[in-house]
Amino acid sequence: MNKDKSKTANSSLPETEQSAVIQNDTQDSQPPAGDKTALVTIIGRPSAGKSTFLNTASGEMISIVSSIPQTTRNAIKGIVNTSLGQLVFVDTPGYHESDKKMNLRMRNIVADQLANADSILYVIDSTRACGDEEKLITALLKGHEDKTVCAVNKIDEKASNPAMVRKFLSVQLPELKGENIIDTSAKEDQGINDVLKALYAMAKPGPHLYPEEFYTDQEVDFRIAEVIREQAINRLEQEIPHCLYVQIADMEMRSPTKMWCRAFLCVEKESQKGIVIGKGAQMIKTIRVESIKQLRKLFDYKIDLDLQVKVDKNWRQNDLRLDKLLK
Ligand SMILES: Nc1nc2c(ncn2[C@@H]2O[C@H](COP(=O)(O)OP(=O)(O)OP(=O)(O)O)[C@@H](O)[C@H]2O)c(=O)[nH]1
Ligand SMILES: [Mg+2]
Repeated sequence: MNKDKSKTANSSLPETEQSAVIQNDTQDSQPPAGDKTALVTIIGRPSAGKSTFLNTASGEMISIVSSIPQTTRNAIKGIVNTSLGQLVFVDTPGYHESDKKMNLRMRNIVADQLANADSILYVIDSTRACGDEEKLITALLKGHEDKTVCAVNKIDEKASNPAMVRKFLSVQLPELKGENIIDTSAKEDQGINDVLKALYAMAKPGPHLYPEEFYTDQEVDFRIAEVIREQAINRLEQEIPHCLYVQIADMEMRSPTKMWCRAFLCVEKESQKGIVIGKGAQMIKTIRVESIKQLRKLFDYKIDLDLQVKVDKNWRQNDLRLDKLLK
């Protein structure tokens, strides 16, 4: 789909630094987007493939992905422009039952985004049984069937059972039209265009929400923090990925082609600090180097990263911290 590169709306950098984020304007050879507009909230269980869908549909690395459930923690916008119009997707945290403070906040983020949506994209992992967790989501979608498209995802996997998902949907959401239940592989780019077509069919003409050259609304510091978190959680195990957040302490454009950034990988306990640093500091070095490589793909300037680990004791119980991180 739209391959326009790298405009980030709402950049927090000063103007000269913002301009460094913006690339390839002159290479814009796409025809203007059509006149339809819709705000589409993506909903589904943790690890269903919501963020992968958004990245594949937009052709950009907008939202971080990992095999660890509860990777996405915020409502993250990704914008897809085609000859039919503009779809503004909102990726959301995986929806599941848990009384933990952080999960309750993430569920509120999902509920808010559902309330704002013109349409809903419900992503189901067809390799897993549709149990009580899935019913929690279909309960939210009751009454919204006419504006819901369902992606039956991971059909590339051997364990995929789309017939089981369709049966589940026919019981839980009988009003959902068959033509709006679509087999997909977000990872292998199968069925994605059909999902977009179904969403455009529901969308109404209206003014676009973003200029066409933007593909996300994320601030530069948030994107950097997310890339570092992605590199960290994909290398760390057990509870550590869930105990991490990234704090950007400083960002400075040192030349038009180089930014300096100081970031902290924050953990909950002293014992976790050693794991993230690793033997001979090998783990933190790898996370730093791989983050720099990924960031190079997103921005047209190099980012010189000063990355350290620090303890923010029991931050997941800290309301002020959660207020800041889970907006
Ligand atoms: N085989 C296969 N794997 C997929 C597909 N889509 C996503 N995945 C994998 O599933 C895992 C979770 O993907 P994400 O996109 O992070 O899932 P999510 O729904 O955003 O997860 P949360 O943010 O935790 O709610 C990753 O390992 C992806 O590579 C697919 O179509 N096929
Ligand atoms: Mg996600």
